Amino acid sequence: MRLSLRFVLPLLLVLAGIAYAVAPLVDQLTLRWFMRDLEMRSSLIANTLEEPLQEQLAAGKKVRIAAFFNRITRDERLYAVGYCASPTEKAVASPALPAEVYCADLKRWEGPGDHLLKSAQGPLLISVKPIVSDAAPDGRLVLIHDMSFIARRSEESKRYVLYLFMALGVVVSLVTVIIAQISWHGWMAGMRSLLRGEGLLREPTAERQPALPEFQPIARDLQRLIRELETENRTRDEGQIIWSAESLRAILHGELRGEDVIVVSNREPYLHQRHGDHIDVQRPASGLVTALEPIMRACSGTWIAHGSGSADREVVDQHDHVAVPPDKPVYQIRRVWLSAEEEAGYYYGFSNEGLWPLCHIAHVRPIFRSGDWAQYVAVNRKFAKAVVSEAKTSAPIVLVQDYHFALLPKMIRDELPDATVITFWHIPWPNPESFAICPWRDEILAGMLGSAILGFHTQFHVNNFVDTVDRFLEARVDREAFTVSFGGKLTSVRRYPISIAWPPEREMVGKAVADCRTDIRQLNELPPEHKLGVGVDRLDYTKGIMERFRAVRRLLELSPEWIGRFSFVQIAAPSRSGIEEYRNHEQQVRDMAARINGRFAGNGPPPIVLKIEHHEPRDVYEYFRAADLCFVSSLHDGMNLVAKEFVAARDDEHGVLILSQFTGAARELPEALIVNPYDADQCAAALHMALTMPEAEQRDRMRLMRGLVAEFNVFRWAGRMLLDAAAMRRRSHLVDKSGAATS
Ligand code: ADQ
Repeated sequence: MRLSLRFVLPLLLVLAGIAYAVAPLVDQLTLRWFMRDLEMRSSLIANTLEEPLQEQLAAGKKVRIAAFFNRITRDERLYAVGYCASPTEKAVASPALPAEVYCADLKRWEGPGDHLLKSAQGPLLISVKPIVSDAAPDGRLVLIHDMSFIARRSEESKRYVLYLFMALGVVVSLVTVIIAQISWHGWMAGMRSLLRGEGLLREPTAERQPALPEFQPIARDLQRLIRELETENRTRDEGQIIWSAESLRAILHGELRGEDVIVVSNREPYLHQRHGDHIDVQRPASGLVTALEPIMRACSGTWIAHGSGSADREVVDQHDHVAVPPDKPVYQIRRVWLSAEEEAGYYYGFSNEGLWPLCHIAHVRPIFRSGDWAQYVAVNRKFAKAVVSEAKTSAPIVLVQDYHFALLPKMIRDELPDATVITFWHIPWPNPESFAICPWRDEILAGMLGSAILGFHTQFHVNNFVDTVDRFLEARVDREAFTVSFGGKLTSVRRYPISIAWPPEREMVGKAVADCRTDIRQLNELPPEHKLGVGVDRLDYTKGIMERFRAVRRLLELSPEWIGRFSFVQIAAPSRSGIEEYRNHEQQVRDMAARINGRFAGNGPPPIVLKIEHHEPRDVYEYFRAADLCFVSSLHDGMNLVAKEFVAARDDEHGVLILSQFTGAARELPEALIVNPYDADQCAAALHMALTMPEAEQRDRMRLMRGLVAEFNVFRWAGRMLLDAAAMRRRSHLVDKSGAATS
């Protein structure tokens, strides 16, 4: 409405101006018409008067002529009438004949031109007509018309012209406002879809309005501008934020206060385990839990996970909820129960025998069974139902974790179209050729594209995913913005490198490095100055534990001076032992360690110390602090948190990290000794270099790595995703508001 007024008022002013400019022209025109009429009238009157006048003149009755003229001038428009028999005589006239009109000067009022006389009564039109007779061959009849009525009419007509233009102005304005409103509506609809990042650039579909081709270049420019502003904003904001648990909490309180936040993961953040007659609460050592806990604490949301602890069912309420953390509950876990068949098909089968080897290049063939797929679909649906039942609003923020739930984003979107689903894929994404072997590849891709934001650790995985979608789905892929438009919905595919909490908990680094060195060596019956390497992994074939052992063997072959002076402690948490491949792998690892130790036996402590058991995080950190080097030799790893944990543990700025080039972490930690785990000679050289690296170089490298992990910590990982989601929601609220305002 304001916009309309802003347009209409100037229009009215312009029209009023035109009216004022036109009025004098109209005035002149009408005056000319009246004068022409009066001239004709004068001729008519002269003709009518001629005969009676001649008679009176012939009778010589001048008095009667004057009286006759008096009678005639009662007509209000005929001001005066006079008769001049000759220029030398006095006029016989009605009393009002002006003094300026006299017989001797009648020529002045004859001939072409406006014969107007301005008098006190107003303008007078003088008309002189010859009335010729034998007695008076120069006789002239003078008719004087009152013109004041013309001035009155001219005023009136000016007023009418003004009214006319005003009416015209109002009509034009109304038409303009209606057209403007209609266009504005269309324009706003265009802008709404543009802000959603769709619509104008989309292919037309049956249910949507057709794309407006004329808007497409503008739309692209605007989209680019919005993206640049967002990036600039984010970079600026992030530059100012020192990410910590507190800053994440504060930001989330500000950005997401009152938002309904739900996390879905296979692994739960707290497990209840029965030990005899008491129940213990266990916190799995998981990067995912560390990253997501602050979010849950800040938003008091709900975490949906598979209830896998032996006493999990005993502690939940009738809605399968349990409040955590146990000492000071602020959010709740909703436990989902799985049958043995469901767990076998969904978790061990499709997730870990299918998708896990599919996404990791570790030369283990993926196994795809239709029965596993059916369980995978069913369990994803079960979790989708749990999300719907836990949602407090129609538009929750749902954080879906990992490859166990590829179908869940679409299922959630189908049920809760206004939900903002953020999916994070913790493992690598393969190239399109590798991914193509999955019989249900299209369903998996479509399922993941139910997310508003889809996160991977590295740009390389983002590129692979976008290439895969481009190859197999009828989707619109924008490689500049890294968005995928599929089924009329937009997914932003971005890199969010995961990390660890910073600073590490006091409990983890409380024990002095010197004490850790002494105690760990004593514990493992190693001499005090014995050189120590450490590896910490789940017992998984992707972690390259065999390749690590081969490198140790090669080191001892190439540099025998280390025999009996160096040992490598491998801490390996048993993992997925329900899968044959993993059982075989464990056996192979055990055999290889035994073979190597056998080969170098009798020369002091064994080269390999294998500990296949779960350790508490604090114990793991003690090993990190006691070691001279940490060796991460993954054949393929999304990120690898162990590398970052080792760096975090070394507040003494000593110790060397040897890191596989096939981990996401290698892209962030170039100061590590980067190796190809398949190249035993290179890895052996790296081990030797690490064992002999001067302290100053160790410090320089460690300092740089610690700086990076401190800055790019897990709070930043979580915060960035959540802030992006909050920005997305703000944008869509804005679009909804503008929609409501214009509809
Ligand atoms: P994971 O494959 O499990 O994670 P990783 O990133 O190394 O690999 O995390 C393992 C975690 O478990 C670390 O916190 C580590 O300290 C702990 N851990 C390992 N062995 C242990 C043991 N024996 N005892 C106790 N704790 C142990 C997946 C992807 C990774 C990605 C993470 C996070 O495969 O690439 O970095 O998710 O996204």
